[in-house]
Formats: sequence, structure tokens, C-alpha cells
Amino acid sequence: MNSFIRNQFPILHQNVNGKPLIYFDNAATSQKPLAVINAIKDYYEHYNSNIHRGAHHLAQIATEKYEDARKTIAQHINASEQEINFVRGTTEAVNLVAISYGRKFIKEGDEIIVSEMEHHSNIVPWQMLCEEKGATLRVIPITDSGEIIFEEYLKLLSEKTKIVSIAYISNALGTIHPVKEVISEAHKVGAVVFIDGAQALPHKKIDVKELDCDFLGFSGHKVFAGTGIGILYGKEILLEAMNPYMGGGEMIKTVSFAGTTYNDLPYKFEAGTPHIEGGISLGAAFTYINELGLDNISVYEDELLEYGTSRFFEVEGLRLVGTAKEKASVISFLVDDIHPYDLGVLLNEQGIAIRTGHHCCQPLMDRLKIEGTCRASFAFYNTKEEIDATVSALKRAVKILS
Ligand code: C6P
Repeated sequence: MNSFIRNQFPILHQNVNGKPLIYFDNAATSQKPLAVINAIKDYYEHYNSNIHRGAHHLAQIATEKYEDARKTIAQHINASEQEINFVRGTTEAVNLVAISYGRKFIKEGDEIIVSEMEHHSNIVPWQMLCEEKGATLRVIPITDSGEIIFEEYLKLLSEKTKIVSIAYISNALGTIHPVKEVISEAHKVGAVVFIDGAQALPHKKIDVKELDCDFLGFSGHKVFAGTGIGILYGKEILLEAMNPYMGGGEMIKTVSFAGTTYNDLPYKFEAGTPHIEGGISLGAAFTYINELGLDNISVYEDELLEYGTSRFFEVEGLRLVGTAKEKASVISFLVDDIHPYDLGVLLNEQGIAIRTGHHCCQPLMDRLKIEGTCRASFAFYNTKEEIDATVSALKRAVKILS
């Protein structure tokens, strides 16, 4: 890996517990390049101000940069700016659709479909909606290798299906789902589709028009931008039809005690002072990734996945959890009956950051009859040398724990 790229990520150049940091927890949150750090710094050093309100110089610059970021993000996923709603992250994107779309359009007897391997944030908001409306949540079963069983999905679809919500890429196993096919089948029965893009945007170029998804949610912090910012994309016609999510400033046109009129898209869904520097950081992150090229990123990460998978197998007793044919750069694994947390602690002692546990996917863990896994997730700034060091550290840890 080009040392130029690693030099763009200052956090990577430190020791943890006396060893060079190896950061393999990118699916939880990614590290930030200087382009993003400097964009945030620049905002606070030069033009910190509220947006869409003040006529003064700083407010004008802040507004311009924030709206430029929206434009960059819209272009990145081939949407219009009206369809790009700034939210806090994927979790808020799902909740917004469940509340603003679901409360208006879901009724008793309707059905919502998710898969068995969704993140809790793509299960619980739908459960809450179903409870409120008397609707039913249906679940697409998965194979032991961690792929959805497509024929079972087809059997679940009916005229009762109103929403299908599925991750593009599983955070726990790395499976890449056939979302284009999922979407086109859902549309045949008139359902709308929410794509949880949290794990996809850092690895894949997404074109919402080509996919034809109705909604897409993702988190800035996983895509090299700041925390507390994310995007809900929605088709304009659907966003127009939905009720606002929160009431307050910015989302209104006029307010009187006789009644309030709502603002145009996208401001209708952006009540209150937004996360200004977060939005700007997300624009900077996409500009940065596009300079590197998502195709290049994807090829390099596939190489890391292939190399990592074969090298991890050298650890005695290691088994992969999730062996789908189409996978992103995530390796979930267990070693004999060693508790994942114990392995995580020993790797941390060697400066290696992985995630252990259920990865906010308890139903998936129940399906696989495990409590959790160890998960190493790679980004384009990781290296094969880091994988080598991790394999050695794993062998040492397993020896201690066996
Ligand atoms: N997954 C992980 O370590 P938020 O917290 O809103 O930014 O993202 C939630 C979320 C939704 N869907 C998927 C597929 C995700 O991976 C996540 C976040 C992190 O896997 C933290 S649990």
C-alpha cells in the first residue's frame, strides 16, 4: 500500500501497548484522512456560523460549503440535491422512514420484510412500527454460509408487502446481498425498498438510479467523515408524500397558530441547526474517495480479503463465520471454543484493534447458534504486513488461551 495514502491518516502512526497500531475495526468506524480533518478545522478556524439564516459573511460561507457538500454527495450517488437529507446516521435514516413514511402509509395487516442478518437498527424501528400499526414483520431466512435464501424471499412477497428493508453489505459477516434483484422483486408487488448502505458506501460505488432503491441510508463516520452525520436518500416523489419527521426551525415555510406550512425538500426533514461541520466533512470525504477511485479501493480491498482469509486459516482451530460467495473486506471468525472477547483483549495487548461480540446482530447470532464472533474489517489504508502481524499475534494468543 502506498505510504502516501497512509500518511493521509495521522491516527495510524502511533503505538498502542508498545506496538504499532493495527486498525482492523473499520466496519465500526473508519479513520479520517487529513482532507476531512482539515475541512472540520477550517470550518471552526475560519467560518464557524449558523447556516441558511444570517446575511453576514461567515454565514454565507458556511451555507455555501454545507450546500456544496450536499451537491457532492448527491453527485456521488447520482441523486438530486432535493433527495439528500442530512441525518445523524444510518440509525436515524431508518427511523425517519419508519416514522415519516410508515406512520402515514402502513396499516393493519400490512407486512414489512427484513433479513435474518440485519443490524438492530434495521430491525427495531420496523418492529416498533408494526406494533403501532398492527402490521407484521416477516424475515428472510439465511443459509449457514450467511446468504439470504432468495427463493424464501420470493415466497414472502405478496400484495401485503409494503416495505422491504435490507443491508447492502452485512456488518457482521461481510456478505454482499443481491440488492438489485431484491429491489426489483419487491417492486413487482408494489413495495418500497430501504437499503441500509452503512457498510456499502465505504467499499462500493452506489448509483441509486441504477439500483432503483426507494430509500438509502448511510453513516458518515464509516465512510471516512465525522461522527453524528449521515444521509437519507429518498426518491423525491416519496419524500414529498411523507410527513415531516421533526418539527422546528428550518423545516417550515410559515408558522402561525392557525397552522404551519412546511419547507421544500430537503429542508422539510432537517429541523433545527444541523451538524454543519459534519455535513462539510462528508462532502470532503467523498471528494477524497473519488480522487482515490472506488474501483481502485475495491480491487485492493478484495486482495486484502483474499490474502487475509488464506493467512487467517493458518491459525489452528480457526473457522470463518460467513463464507458467502460475494463478500466485502470483513473476516468474522472463531477459534475453537475460545471466547471472542478474550482473543480481542490479547490482540489489543499487541496493538491490534478488532471488534468482538454480536455486532448488534443478535438475531443473526441466534440463527448461527453462537454468542458472537471476532471481526477484522479492512479499509484501503490497511496492508498485508498488518495481516501478517495479526496472524502471528493470533497464534500467540491462541497458544495462551488454549
Ligand atoms: N455498525 C458495527 O460495528 P450508525 O450507528 O447509525 O452509524 O450505524 C448503524 C448501522 C446500521 N447498519 C449497519 C449494516 C451497520 O453496520 C451499522 C453500524 C457498526 O458493525 C456499529 S454496531
